[in-house]
Amino acid sequence: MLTAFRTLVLLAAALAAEAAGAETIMVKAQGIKFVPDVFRANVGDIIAFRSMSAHSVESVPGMWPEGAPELRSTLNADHDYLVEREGLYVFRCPTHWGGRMGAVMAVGDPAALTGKIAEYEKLAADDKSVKAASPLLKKFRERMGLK
Ligand SMILES: [Cu+2]
Repeated sequence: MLTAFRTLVLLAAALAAEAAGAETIMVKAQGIKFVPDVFRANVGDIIAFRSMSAHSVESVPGMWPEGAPELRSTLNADHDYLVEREGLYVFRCPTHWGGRMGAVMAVGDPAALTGKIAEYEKLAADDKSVKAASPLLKKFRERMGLK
């Protein structure tokens, strides 16, 4: 019942977002990469994970905005994620995290996220399990023109 209710809430949010000009952003698994692997989105957008054969996607612990719903898909399955909050998101394919299969998504103004980037970079430097995020965060910084 709760799940049905949540589905309705998400559906309503998606409809409202569509009315507000929200977009669907396609993220495809190619080889052991997400394409794009660095991108911006807005609240209300839907991130559509496609071509997910042999892949899945999940939030990277400690690199997710507070209060944002966790991301977790099942292996081999397409997945849609509704963006509900601003912030800096890092997600990964657990199967290929050793090969650094992950991505960074900025929701809101990237310039406002420099503190978060620094925080995540420190975590990536200190915690082996999320070390693979380092090159992605670096790429994000460069791509967004942040120093
Ligand atoms: Cu993968």
